[in-house]
Amino acid sequence: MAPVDGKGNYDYDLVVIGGGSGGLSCAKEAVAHGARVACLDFVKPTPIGTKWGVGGTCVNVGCIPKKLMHQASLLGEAVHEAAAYGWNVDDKIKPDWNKLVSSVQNHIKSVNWVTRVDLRDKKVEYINGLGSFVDPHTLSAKLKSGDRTITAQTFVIAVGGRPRYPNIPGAVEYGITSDDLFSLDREPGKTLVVGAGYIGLECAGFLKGLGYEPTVMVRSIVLRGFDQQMANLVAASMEERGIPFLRKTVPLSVEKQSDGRLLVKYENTETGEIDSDVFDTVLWAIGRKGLVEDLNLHNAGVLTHKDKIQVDCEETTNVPHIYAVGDIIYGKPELTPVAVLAGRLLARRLYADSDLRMDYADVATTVFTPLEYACVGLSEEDAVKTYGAEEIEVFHGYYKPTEFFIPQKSVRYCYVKAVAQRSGEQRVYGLHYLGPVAGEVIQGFAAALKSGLTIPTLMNTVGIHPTTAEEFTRLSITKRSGLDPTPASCCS
Ligand code: FAD
Ligand code: NA7
Repeated sequence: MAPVDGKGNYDYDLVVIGGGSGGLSCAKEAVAHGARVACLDFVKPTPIGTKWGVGGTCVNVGCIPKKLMHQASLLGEAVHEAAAYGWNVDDKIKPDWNKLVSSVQNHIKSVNWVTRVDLRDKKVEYINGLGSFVDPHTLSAKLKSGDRTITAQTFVIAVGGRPRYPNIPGAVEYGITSDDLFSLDREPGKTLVVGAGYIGLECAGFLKGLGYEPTVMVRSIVLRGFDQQMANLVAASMEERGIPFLRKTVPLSVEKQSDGRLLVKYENTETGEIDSDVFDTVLWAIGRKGLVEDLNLHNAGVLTHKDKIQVDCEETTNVPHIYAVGDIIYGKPELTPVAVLAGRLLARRLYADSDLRMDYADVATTVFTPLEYACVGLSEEDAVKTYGAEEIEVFHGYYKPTEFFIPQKSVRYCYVKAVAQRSGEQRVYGLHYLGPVAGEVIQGFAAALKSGLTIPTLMNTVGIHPTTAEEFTRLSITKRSGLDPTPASCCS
């Protein structure tokens, strides 16, 4: 049994379990303020054996490889557009999947390496082991070389999550998840993407751009939790690009045929009709589960909520010296910058006399579909639910990006809207943008919204012409007016 009191009697001041976005930022910040810190990280291989190095989901199987594959797909589109702009290019281009995967994986390995060096330089002890609690101040780390027992005064749980598999025949044997896709050693080919959340739509989007044939299977609605008008426009823009959506459909089974291809049976939940199709790849994108199981949290007295951990406004669990940050906490956005800032602020509160808390409100995000969608603040439906329909004014407009004209790209779904207070100072509650480089566009507006942006300020802001971001400054038509939000001209 480890000592339970008296600083200095423990091996470390702080042990962070999980070396991903939240854990690493917390560990590095704590060391910078003088704490003795160890950070455990361990990745269990996927059912088909995919594994990766330190850095967590974002670096290895999340944001980074996803953005690189999205970029690869946008570049393919750009080559086709280049011909219209006068470049003499062969527009019958084909991607080399294996080359793309190896470029992406080389980048990831370089980030893994830099992360290890950074931890060494900053004097965070990195332990490549699976952590589980023995008692509230003692952790057992399962290492390749055997078990090691570690004691600490304080723990931060930052173990994140992993993709779920559905409970149907053949799901685990034959399906893959985003954990496997970015290092897949063969072309994905015709792919069934099950799940119409953020990850499913993004993967389907870049697979299409790379020339494969994705189909999206939607159980209920697209992009649950996001503004549904925007979500439906995202889906429509993908359908316009030739990505089929099987709506109100759930998978029943996956079988491997003698030719190696996958026969998927599925059911339309509205009509009860059962159908099937053959795919080269089945990608489960049906959500993620928190990795609480291996932690033996009951030994530490930490309570779980479903597969997550509930924390208070200072990221404290029900056990006062055990905290949690990142995807493992219940009811907060599962995003890298959220995990990073929460981890950093927690370390400052623990070791640098800070009292600054993480603000989880108005976090901006982007869905990197072929036509990107970014938003900050409330969806239209949440604004109506919170304030009542009579108190909400929605300003909206379709727009035509200048650069879309020459290659004659579809402008049908390029759309922005601002959800605002109807009277008083006309506070902006939410901003929504569907169009190119959405993340770059919305980031600055997120700071404005957090600073109390109002409709008069937005309209008094001079745009940068010709950009797509300026469309927010040109908004003048309200939904309530019923006027046509389609632009007549671009420059006046
Ligand atoms: P993680 O980064 O998951 O790190 C947790 C680490 O702890 C992992 O390495 C895990 O193996 C390890 N671990 C687990 N249990 C133990 C244990 N018992 N002992 C030791 N180690 C353990 N976010 C964005 O902001 N933008 C994006 O564009 C974006 N795209 C994404 C795309 C995909 C495909 C996915 C899957 C996610 C994406 N995310 C994105 C979400 C983002 O990756 C996560 O929000 C972020 O990585 C969460 O960080 P974390 O520190 O909570 O957990
Ligand atoms: P999400 O956003 O939870 O989406 C999961 C999707 O999968 C959603 O469309 C679900 O439909 C669908 N789903 C869930 N279970 C099933 C089953 N059993 N069968 C078919 N379809 C199913 O998860 P993501 O993985 O996309 O994203 C998670 C986070 O990671 C995201 O917030 C980013 O921040 C990074 P439903 O709407 O429930 O009917």
